[in-house]
Amino acid sequence: MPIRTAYTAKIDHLQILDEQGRLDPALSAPGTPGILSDEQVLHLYKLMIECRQLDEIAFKLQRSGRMHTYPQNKGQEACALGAGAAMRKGIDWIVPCYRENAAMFMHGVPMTHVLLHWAGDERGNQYPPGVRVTPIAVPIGTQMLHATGIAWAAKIQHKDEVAITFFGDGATSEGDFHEAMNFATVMNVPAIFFCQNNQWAISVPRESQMASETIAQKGLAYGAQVMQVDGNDLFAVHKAVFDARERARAGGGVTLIEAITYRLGDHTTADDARRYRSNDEVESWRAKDPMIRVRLYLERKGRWSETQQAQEEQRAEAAVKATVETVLAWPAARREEIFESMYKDMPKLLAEQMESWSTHSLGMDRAQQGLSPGRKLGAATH
Ligand SMILES: Cc1ncc(C[n+]2csc(CCOP(=O)(O)OP(=O)(O)O)c2C)c(N)n1
Ligand SMILES: [Mg+2]
Repeated sequence: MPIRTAYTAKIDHLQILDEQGRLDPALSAPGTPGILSDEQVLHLYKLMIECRQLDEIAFKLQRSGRMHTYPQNKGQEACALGAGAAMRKGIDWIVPCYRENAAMFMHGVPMTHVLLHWAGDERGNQYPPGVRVTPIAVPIGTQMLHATGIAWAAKIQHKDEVAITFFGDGATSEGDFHEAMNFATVMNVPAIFFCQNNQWAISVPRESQMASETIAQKGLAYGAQVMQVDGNDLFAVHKAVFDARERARAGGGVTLIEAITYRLGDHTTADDARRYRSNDEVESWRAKDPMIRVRLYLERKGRWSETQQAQEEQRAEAAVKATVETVLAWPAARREEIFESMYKDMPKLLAEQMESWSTHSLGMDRAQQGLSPGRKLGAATH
């Protein structure tokens, strides 16, 4: 019996805006759905400048002891901007990792809250009502499962909502990625999995942690639609996410998008990337900086100038600095607040701890007796 082909696949790579700031005319013809207008690009470019300023200022805050740790978004901004702009504010869900500042801001998270979060203040995760963004997720991979759950809930309730989750290349080596993808595709939920493949998971290069040539192909294993995009191309990212969103809304289920990008900064302020990356590599990616590309595009169209650049940088710097002042003057937290935001209705055990923690030392409190030395297994009162 002849051997037949059980499965074949190809993965498309989308680039619309090249490194000289030129649009591919065939891919951006007037009327093409998901192509950004000049007004949108201008708006997004200004936000890009603001996010870059935030990165610089947050870095200095950490170095001067006023911020615990901070992961710069530098170099990857086209991902959060393009994807965030393709999702509907107040309708769709943004389920971030920790390098998507722009998408969070666009969907209503105040910059104060992002800074509070990285300063170690839990209140930075309590967003204003109506904001459809989940908290920044540092435990790698966990948020992908949340996105699957959110999208599944939308499907069960027949709501016209789509969830997009962001994660890194390293996160696709975690079980959470595979569980989330499997469940999402089997249940055919309206979810978009957006991988920012920035080539590194801290100091581990992509090729040292996976043998697969692309990350997109991992989605094929689960029956998802897949696409690879130039992640430093604002237009390509926006188009791919826009198409995935429309497909999800029409019942077409899950898309995995692999965005090829690069983090230009250290992993976080706790890292020194010079110890494991070559200067040549960094320089080659600096030439592909998404900001340069969008700026060249706007300049070609006569929509941007040196003067506007200087003005916008000044405006953004002042805006971020004013936000920092607000955060530094944020009122101190009440002690009880660490108990209050986890559950809608506080469980009895937590309520007792909140009641007793400032009046009893450990082991002297009945509610904490399970922690005292004489405790027998199974003797807990709760
Ligand atoms: C479950 C878990 N394991 C390990 C870590 C430590 N850690 C923080 S970031 C990171 C690398 C993540 O790489 P990637 O997913 O590529 O995201 P990137 O930081 O490159 O955007 C690791 C291992 C963590 N936060 N959570
Ligand atoms: Mg990475």
